[in-house]
Amino acid sequence: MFKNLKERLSTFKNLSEDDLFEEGGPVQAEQSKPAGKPKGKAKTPKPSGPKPNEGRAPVKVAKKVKAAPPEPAPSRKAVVDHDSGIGRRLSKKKVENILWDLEMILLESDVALPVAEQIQERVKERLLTSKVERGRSPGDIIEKALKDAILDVITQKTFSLVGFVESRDKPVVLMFVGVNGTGKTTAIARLVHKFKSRNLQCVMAAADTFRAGAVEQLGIHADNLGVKLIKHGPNSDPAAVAFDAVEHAKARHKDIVLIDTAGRMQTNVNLMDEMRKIKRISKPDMIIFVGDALTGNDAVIQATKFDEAVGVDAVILTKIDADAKGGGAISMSYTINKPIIYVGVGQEYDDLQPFSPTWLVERMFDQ
Ligand SMILES: Nc1nc2c(ncn2[C@@H]2O[C@H](COP(=O)(O)OP(=O)(O)O)[C@@H](O)[C@H]2O)c(=O)[nH]1
Ligand SMILES: [Mg+2]
Repeated sequence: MFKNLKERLSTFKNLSEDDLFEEGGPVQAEQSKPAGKPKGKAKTPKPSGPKPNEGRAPVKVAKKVKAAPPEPAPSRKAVVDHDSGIGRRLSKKKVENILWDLEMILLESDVALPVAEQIQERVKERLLTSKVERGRSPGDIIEKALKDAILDVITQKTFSLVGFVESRDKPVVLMFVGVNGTGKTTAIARLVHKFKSRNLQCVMAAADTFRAGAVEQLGIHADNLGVKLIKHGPNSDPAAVAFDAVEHAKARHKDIVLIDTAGRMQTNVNLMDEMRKIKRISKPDMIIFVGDALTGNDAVIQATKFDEAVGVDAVILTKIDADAKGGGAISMSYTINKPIIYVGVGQEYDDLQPFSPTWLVERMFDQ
């Protein structure tokens, strides 16, 4: 989970005090020190080709850093201002070097540009306004600022799907949308597994009638989990399948209907029309978008499209276990402004974890 991102972030651990502070200590030492690039700076390779933000809105901080003249020798005044004896302030110039590295890491980890900028701004604010006690390692200081900044940016309301389902009139109808292969069918099976453990009776609706094998795939899960599957023939009307499943649930006093849907049609217009029709006919209590974390920003764009077409109430982000970058999860939390209710973290029925921003940030920094 987030292997690349962790490796990149760990470069900050190699920073020395000289990389954060203006020179302090005895005046002689400070004056004799030559100016120049910080020694232990995080080894983020600067790309020789196009910059990641090329062609997009310019990033103020990065530009400033690039154009910055060689660092002047620290003045006596700086020492007096920045070193109060209780704690020292970080050097603005050195913080900007770090922010440049951080921006590269975030963008290369699939964090969307506006989100990366937000994080960068908050890290900057934190690093420049707080005084740092002597003895704290530079790596810790940056990690703390970065964790807080990410949390600030992605904090969202928590939402309990089980709580929601338990509190509603039955049957509760849940419709799952998302492009092909993101993990809708798997997520439905996992939720049925979860609901069953709470003694909630489920019905599955095989409303992905477009892809060969989709009905069969859901049927295998229904058999494994011992729940009813409502299905029609190949290429039948998905809305009719959803309708029948809801009727079945009403007649048999089942608690939850989970509607699987198709992810790919000849055109997106057809797909979205189909989703609208299923929604109109089955009147879902909730529409849940299932996105694949591995697709990074694409998942955010897809979520926005489905939201525009049918209105998305919540998000499940799958394949976090295989995601080396983590940017998709950060961008999704920030951009879509809907609760991420669960994340898929493996191949088993149990591998559906409740999501929280703290959970995400801890995973990004744990070793
Ligand atoms: N590693 C991993 N694989 C997953 C996860 N969720 C789904 N998958 C796999 O992704 C593939 C597509 O899933 P499926 O449910 O068929 O996607 P659908 O087309 O949206 O219904 C399958 O091979 C699943 O086993 C997850 O959280 N982690
Ligand atoms: Mg499917």
